[in-house]
Amino acid sequence: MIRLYGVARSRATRPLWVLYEADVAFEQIPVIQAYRLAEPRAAGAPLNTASPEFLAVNAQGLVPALQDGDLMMTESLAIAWYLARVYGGDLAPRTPQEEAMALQWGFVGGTAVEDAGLRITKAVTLMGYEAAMKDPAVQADVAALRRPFALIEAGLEGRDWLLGDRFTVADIMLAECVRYAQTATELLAEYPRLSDWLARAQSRPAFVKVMADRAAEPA
Ligand SMILES: N[C@@H](CCC(=O)N[C@@H](CS)C(=O)NCC(=O)O)C(=O)O
Repeated sequence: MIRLYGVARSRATRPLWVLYEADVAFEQIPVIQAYRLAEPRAAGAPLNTASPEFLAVNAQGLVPALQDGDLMMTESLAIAWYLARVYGGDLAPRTPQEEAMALQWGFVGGTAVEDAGLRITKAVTLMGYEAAMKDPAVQADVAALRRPFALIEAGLEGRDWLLGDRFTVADIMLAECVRYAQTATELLAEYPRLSDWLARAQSRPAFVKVMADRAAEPA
């Protein structure tokens, strides 16, 4: 049985999305982030990223982690990729060229979008949209995102999905990184194809189910 460690209020959304798309049975171990608990090391604290039992699974103390038979792995995008390859059918790339492009989009998400998007969303949550957009650090992140967003906008010309006419793990990997920047609404509006693609991806039942899982967890 596939075992996924991590709550839905974490990057575990990425493997969860693949698992729901593929309709595969799995067991979820709801490991919560230690920083979300007042006393993560106290006796009786819920299983968390600082719990010795979880550190034996992932010495970094980060979720998600995945166990599938003898395979034990970390890194949400790599886990999503693996699950798509083994269980995802058409979610997986079919040719070396599709594989190359899927990796390209995953790396764009993980290296050029995710961190800036997270910082923007944290700032918006903390200060509110108007104040955050006036903050020089946020403005720098918004400016930096214009590069990958321009690439995505160009990559989506004449196609609904990153690899063409079918939804794949490439869309999941990149959409999950772009989601972090979604609070930058005016920035996204500059990129209509990217915005439409994100809306299309996020209207899929599997994504809606992941978001329902998140909403059912304590904030
Ligand atoms: N690059 C890693 C990042 C994992 C990560 O930062 N996970 C966060 C939750 S989304 C975490 O476990 N934080 C717990 C902590 O910092 O103690 C991945 O994509 O899996």
